[in-house]
Amino acid sequence: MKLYKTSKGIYLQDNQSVYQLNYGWDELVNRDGLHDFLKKALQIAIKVTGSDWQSHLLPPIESQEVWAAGVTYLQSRDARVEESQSSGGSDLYKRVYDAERPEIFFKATASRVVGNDQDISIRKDSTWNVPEPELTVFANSNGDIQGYTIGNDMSSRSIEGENALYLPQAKTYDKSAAIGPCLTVLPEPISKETVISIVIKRNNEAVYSDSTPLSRMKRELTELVGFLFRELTFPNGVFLMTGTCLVPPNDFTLIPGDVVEIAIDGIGTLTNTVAHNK
Ligand code: DO4
Ligand code: MG
Repeated sequence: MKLYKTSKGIYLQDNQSVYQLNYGWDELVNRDGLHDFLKKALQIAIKVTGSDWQSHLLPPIESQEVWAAGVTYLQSRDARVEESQSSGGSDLYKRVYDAERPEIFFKATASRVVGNDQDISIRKDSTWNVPEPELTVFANSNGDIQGYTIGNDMSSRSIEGENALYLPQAKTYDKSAAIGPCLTVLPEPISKETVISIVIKRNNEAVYSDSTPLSRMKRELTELVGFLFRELTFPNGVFLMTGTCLVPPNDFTLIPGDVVEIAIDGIGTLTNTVAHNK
């Protein structure tokens, strides 16, 4: 089942049928057993005809914060080791990949997050910018994963590569995070065979594309969420981006006008156009 947040309300898609739900986002999603609750809710919900609601999509978030895990795939570790070479190299990334404790960092408040078909931003003081396609989990206030969405952890590789202590500037700025198009709620944990893929288009032509199954991730999703909740509470639940495996070649940087399409089986496609903030 897929939950869509729109400016006209919340819509639930179950197979080919769509229903409108009369709830606020926070009270709807932050519960145990969200999948079973939605199954029951659609029995008394009003069925919607037509697709007008699809042109009013918002990011599937309200009061939640967005956090992110890093260096959860070998490809991310190796890319970061390389990008730090210009500043003398760093063994931080190898150490965190092997350590029991994962890298987890604060990514964005909801006001800095964009949804499907909205612009994402690259920093004007950065020379090397990439998207980071990431499975993003929604955990409720009890720390239990209730749903999945697609995330883009936009990153400045030049700023992070200059000094790892600049990570918050490389990662967090207006429109640096995209999530959407929906929150997918499954009866079981998402399969590790699920594929995440990316295509970056410039002037309508693909300039980079790649894909990977989630099984390449070194850590469990529940392990990452467990660390996030160790000494933090999230009264409305929280989104956690789970790290990237799809890293464009080192000579690639995003430019304004590029279109980034990230797809995950069973969730959909998150499409954003790159722009500079005003
Ligand atoms: O270590 C810096 C950030 C890592 C990250 O965002 C990722 O691996 O996806
Ligand atoms: Mg990332």
